[in-house]
Amino acid sequence: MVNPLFDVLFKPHLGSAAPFLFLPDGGRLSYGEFLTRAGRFAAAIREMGLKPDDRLAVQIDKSPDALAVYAACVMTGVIFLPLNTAYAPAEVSYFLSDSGASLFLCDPSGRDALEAVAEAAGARIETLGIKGDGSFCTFADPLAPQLSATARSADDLAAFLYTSGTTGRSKGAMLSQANLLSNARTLTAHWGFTKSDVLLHALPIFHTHGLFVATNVTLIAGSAMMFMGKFDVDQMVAQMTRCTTMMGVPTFYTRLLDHPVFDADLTAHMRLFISGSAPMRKDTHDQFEARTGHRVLERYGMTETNMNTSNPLDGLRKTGTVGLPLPEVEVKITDLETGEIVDAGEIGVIEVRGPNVFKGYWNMPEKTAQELRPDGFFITGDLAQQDADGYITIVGRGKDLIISGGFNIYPKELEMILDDQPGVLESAVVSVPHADMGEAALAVLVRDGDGPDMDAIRFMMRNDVARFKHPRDYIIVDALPRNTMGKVQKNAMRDSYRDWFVDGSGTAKPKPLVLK
Ligand code: MCA
Ligand code: AMP
Repeated sequence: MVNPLFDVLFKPHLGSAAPFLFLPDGGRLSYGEFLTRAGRFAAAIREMGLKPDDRLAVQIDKSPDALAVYAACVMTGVIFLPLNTAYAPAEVSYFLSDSGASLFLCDPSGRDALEAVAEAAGARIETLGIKGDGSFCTFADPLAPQLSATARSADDLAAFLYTSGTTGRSKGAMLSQANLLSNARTLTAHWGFTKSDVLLHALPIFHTHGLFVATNVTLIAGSAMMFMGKFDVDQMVAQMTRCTTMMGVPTFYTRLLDHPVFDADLTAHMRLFISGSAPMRKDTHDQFEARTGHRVLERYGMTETNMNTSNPLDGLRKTGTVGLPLPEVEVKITDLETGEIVDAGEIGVIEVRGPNVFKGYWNMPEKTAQELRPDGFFITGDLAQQDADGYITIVGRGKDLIISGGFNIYPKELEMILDDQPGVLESAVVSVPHADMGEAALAVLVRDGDGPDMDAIRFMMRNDVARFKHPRDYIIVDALPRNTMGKVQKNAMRDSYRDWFVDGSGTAKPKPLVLK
């Protein structure tokens, strides 16, 4: 029975005693053990009545079992839908109902808060903890592992990953088996991963970076991961000598550089450091190279496309660029208005086409048509220029998006919530530099009458909105700066507030708004 993703990622490892996951507490899991667990979960998924193309949503902490659910979905042809563990129940509610998930797995501690949400969305709820606990495990444990995969074609869907939009509504990016497989093969070869590698893995596994880039590359190479529950700088330093490669967002690198024992000796045996998900500052690149002798390899991708460009493994890694288009990925830089390719060196929007590009947004044909051209090019919304050697430099975003510590915050989503609060006439959420997270959200609220009750706003945020999206500070003003067309001048606001979090502590540094 053919199932391309299973056949390449998992089947070759059935019964293998080779290490797959090293755990920071000294534990380890072989490929064979991992797949036996996944096979049990596959049996449970089938026994619960899920069929290929049904959606299985998870909001569970990172663990080998959490990863085994992904493998079980590939085996059963069920579409895997991982959710950020920081999402509040109100946010989860949207994802479950929009996707029409049949089964929802959450942490045992979250069941009480999420039961009604799952019921309202028509999803069965079960729990999965990080220690082999939870009702899903209780159900799966007595079952015999089913290690044969349901037949799938390369075009069948493997995962939905939700990504927010500038209109404030999250969109489910539909990723096919071929999307994931093509990119994983390309990256494994491009970055030279082999059986001998051990990847220091501290990324969450509910996003493309930690799930598909890191995990699928490891599976294809047959290498191992040092699988950390979350990023903890002391643990990173403690485990680094057992690893050969690391993938991270820029915040990982700045935090490592702040660590007193992080130096050339500690990284001497490492062969590769990769960064992405957000721009890495030039001074971070420079400091990293000066301290360790390693030049970080920066690459660029998106949820909708997996990875598009990368600096080379061998050859010139140009700091400040995201490298060259990956094999099989076509990249062009076009005029935002006309869609025509711009002259070399000119700024335009990045468009990409290739087997990595997603199938569209779930149930959103209009949104899909706006961003995915009929000829297959996807309009990323990232502004860039390409130099004479073909290297691409991202210079800004044509989309209103804040990337904080590698997580996306959509100002529109927050503005819609804030605009509805008593005492707020309107609001604007802007990105300001943040020493630790790269960028942070700052909310500017226009006073209505006596103005908002900030305690009430903070309380509402805590209950309804994932913590990472929270504005790090709020400013109350009488009016927003607008141009003659009435459009809010976010660029002017970003300039005025750019020193607001100068030391990254999140402490407001008052500075008058100077309109330009
Ligand atoms: C945690 N907090 C955050 C963030 N993370 N706030 C803003 N932005 C964040 N990214 C909140 C916490 O809830 C906490 O709130 C407070 O900030 C400080 O937490 P701290 O302990 O310092 O944070 P942390 O737990 O150490 O997390 C920081 C982190 C983490 C390690 C940078 O955010 C992370 O793992 N980021 C990686 C994201 C990622 O994988 N992105 C890939 C997307 P309180 O103080 O109230 O408790 S995929 C993608 O973008 C594309 C495809 C690509 O190219 O890869
Ligand atoms: P996501 O929606 O989470 O997939 O985030 C994708 C976005 O992250 C891209 O559209 C870029 O704006 C940004 N991104 C990813 N990698 C890089 C990078 N190396 N440099 C700059 N921006 C990046």
